[in-house]
Amino acid sequence: MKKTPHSTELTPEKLTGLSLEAPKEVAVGLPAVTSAMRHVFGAMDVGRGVKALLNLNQKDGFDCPSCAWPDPDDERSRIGEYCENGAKAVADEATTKRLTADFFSKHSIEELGTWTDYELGQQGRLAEPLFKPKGATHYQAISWDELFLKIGTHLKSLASPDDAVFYTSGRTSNEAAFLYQLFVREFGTNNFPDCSNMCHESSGVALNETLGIGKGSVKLDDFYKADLIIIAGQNPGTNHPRMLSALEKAKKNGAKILAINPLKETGLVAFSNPQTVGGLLGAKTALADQYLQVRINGDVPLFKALLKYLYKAEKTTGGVFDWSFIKEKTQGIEALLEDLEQHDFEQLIRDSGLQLKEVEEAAELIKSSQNIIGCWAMGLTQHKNAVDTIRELVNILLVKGSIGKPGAGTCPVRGHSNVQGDRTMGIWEAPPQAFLDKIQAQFGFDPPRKHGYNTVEAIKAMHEGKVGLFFAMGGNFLSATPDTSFTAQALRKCQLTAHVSTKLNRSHLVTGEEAFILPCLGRTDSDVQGDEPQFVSVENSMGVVHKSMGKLTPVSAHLLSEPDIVRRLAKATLGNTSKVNWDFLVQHYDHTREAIERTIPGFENYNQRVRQLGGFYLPNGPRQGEFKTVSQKAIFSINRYSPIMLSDTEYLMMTIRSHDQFNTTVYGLDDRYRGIFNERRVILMNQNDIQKAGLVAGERVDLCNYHGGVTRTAPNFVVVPYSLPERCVATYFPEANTLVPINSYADRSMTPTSKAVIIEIICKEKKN
Ligand SMILES: Nc1nc2c(c(=O)[nH]1)N[C@H]1C(S)=C(S)[C@@H](COP(=O)(O)OP(=O)(O)OC[C@H]3O[C@@H](n4cnc5c(=O)[nH]c(N)nc54)[C@H](O)[C@@H]3O)O[C@H]1N2
Ligand SMILES: Nc1nc2c(c(=O)[nH]1)N[C@H]1C(S)=C(S)[C@@H](COP(=O)(O)OP(=O)(O)OC[C@H]3O[C@@H](n4cnc5c(=O)[nH]c(N)nc54)[C@H](O)[C@@H]3O)O[C@H]1N2
Ligand code: SF4
Ligand SMILES: [Mo]
Repeated sequence: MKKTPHSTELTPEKLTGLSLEAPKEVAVGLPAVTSAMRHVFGAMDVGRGVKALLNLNQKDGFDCPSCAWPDPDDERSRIGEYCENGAKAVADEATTKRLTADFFSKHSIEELGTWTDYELGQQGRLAEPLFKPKGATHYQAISWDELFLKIGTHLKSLASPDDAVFYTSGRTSNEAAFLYQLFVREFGTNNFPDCSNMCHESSGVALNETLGIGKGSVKLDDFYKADLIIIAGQNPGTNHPRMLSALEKAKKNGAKILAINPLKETGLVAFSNPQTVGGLLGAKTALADQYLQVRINGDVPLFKALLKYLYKAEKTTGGVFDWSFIKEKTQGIEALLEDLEQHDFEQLIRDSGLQLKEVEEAAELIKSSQNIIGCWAMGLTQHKNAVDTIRELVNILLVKGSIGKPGAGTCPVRGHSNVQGDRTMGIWEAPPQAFLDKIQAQFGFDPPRKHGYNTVEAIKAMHEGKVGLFFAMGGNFLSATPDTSFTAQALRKCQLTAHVSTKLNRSHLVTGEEAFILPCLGRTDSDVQGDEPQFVSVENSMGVVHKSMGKLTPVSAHLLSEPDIVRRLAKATLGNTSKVNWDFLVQHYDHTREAIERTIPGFENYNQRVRQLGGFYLPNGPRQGEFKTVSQKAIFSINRYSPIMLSDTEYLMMTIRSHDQFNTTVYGLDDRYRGIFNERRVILMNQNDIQKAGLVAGERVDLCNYHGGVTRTAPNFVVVPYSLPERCVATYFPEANTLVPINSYADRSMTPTSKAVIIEIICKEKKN
């Protein structure tokens, strides 16, 4: 096979030197504390480091820039209301290393493309605005005024506003997101692809269809009142580490935990609480009472098998279903029960990849519980039938009456710290008409009504040459999206690409003819407008809106806040034609919040309530047992599935996160809990599969996908034996994104199927 030449869009294929240990038996504890400190004090001096940590997640400090797990409503530890990965995120952002034009004059864009993501991230904070002119090989300095003039002029010159695409990542504050969507809609398009399209979009669709709101229903407090917590397709030990403290407390209060995950994840098995002396000395709490190592994408048959078992028990002994809830609050139980009759129990079990006995045990756990919380994340959302998978989990909660009462409900655990808030603010390619009506009434311009591009549609439109300008508010579009080479071709077809960013990433290296980098303030930075320090606000995974105030001195005087960037861009593009007083809105962020209050329901007395310590909860129907569906009832749904068939040489690959990364930001090369050190180009395989394929542990292989008749190759991965079902393999995102086909996405939500990619494994030695 021909060797693929390296191109700037792909992570270099060089290996860094794998070493393996047995996977850890317990998560967090002292090693997590030492790791957090090493990252923070490696990136900045002690004074800055201590200040950063003392303000992290405090009611008067800044919100953790990492995940969206909520803070406790009541008491917070003054010295440590954060986790190892929160500390790493802060270290990554608050580093005092700086990247100026001088650096870019020494390294061409092509050269930087040969660096790993880890190396790119280690260079420090972007410290001044940068420009790559047409035909140039390097970025160079540019003044802010000139930059906005160029981008604004370009936007004005497009044949249609729909020829521009405006991406958003989920770290953007409510204030910045509201202003951004306002500008883009006044400019005239709904082309708002966002990271949510690749993340919890399937949850939003499934929950809207069944419960009438695209958000979860539980509060943190519900964890402490639950009988059973189901955790499906989520790795909280790495991705939402403080959830482990909530799970520990839940267990102390008598809850059981059912984990559903192809991989044995340490963070679901046991936890040593670093906030307690015992935990630091190694005392541990066992977490999962039962661990179902379901086959990748085996969740629908599993959920159906569980429902069928419950139904049978209901028919024989009764007392399993909550009939008063079902009769009063739901619709469609008859059709669901009919559907269950159609399925063969044994076949469902086989399709889930599990044993009869373990599924029966899990069903017994559900049967004997009254208050159940269903948690899930990317292991359920990134499949072709993701929406149906989540709806089937909702069916389980509904038959048990486990929505709208304490200790029970839905818990899609969000990723980015403000991804939920960005959607509330209108970052949505398919905005509700009522929202647009409000914009029109408040601001006096006609917002576009036609739906815009989501992420997959935006990439395809760019690929077809339909997009002149791509603008990103944060994120790393190239590396986060599927089919990396295809997306790279798409971006290269734009005339202009621009990124508002804190750190250098691969998206800056795959450009349109002209390219811009707009360096901005981050969560940890103090943000002064006029003479007054400002705060912003964010919404966590449980619908709490609260303030976040950066405290650290920015590493450069050239950084602008995201709201100020939007203001300047709007003025440069819309000029006197704008109906919005941009200067006023940004002069003090209270003014932006007043505009939000007038436009979006649930934000009454925003400025006052956001100043309350801990913030306020947004209204949530299902939490109160109210369902804003057409019938005002919660809807039982019928969900079909067809097992993914594999030939003898094919495997089903999930792309997952290591412990040392935040999405495409790579903090380090280790995945401590899984016992994988100093290497990211690994493929985790069942030992039997390794043997059957004639491979050995440590061998180097190439991975291929052939979806749609196109050959996609990710070269040079090292085989690592791991506990996961046969024919199921795992690699890290973003190294393996090049294998995720652009045309493989979830029905109805269009989320790329990053957890179910059919691949072949090509042994390096044999192919020559
Ligand atoms: N430190 C850190 N924190 C993060 C992030 C990060 O990268 N680093 N990312 C943030 C973001 S944006 C998000 S969305 C979240 C992501 O949080 P997670 O969803 O926990 O992240 P993934 O690593 O994608 O893990 C998915 C889990 O699903 C399992 N899984 C895969 N396929 C299946 C399946 O078919 N069925 C079932 N039942 N399980 C499956 C995998 O084994 C894995 O344990 O974390 C957020 N927090
Ligand atoms: N194969 C595969 N692909 C996936 C996933 C997967 O599980 N598997 N997960 C998907 C998911 S869940 C998500 S959410 C997406 C993530 O997609 P994105 O949100 O696009 O990616 P991130 O890696 O989170 O973005 C990191 C960059 O954001 C910038 N940044 C950080 N903080 C700030 C800030 O405060 N302001 C601004 N303006 N910029 C900032 C930095 O420059 C940094 O390089 O990836 C998706 N892609
Ligand atoms: S759990 Fe998430 S939000 Fe909380 S400190 Fe850790 S990374 Fe930050
Ligand atoms: Mo995400």
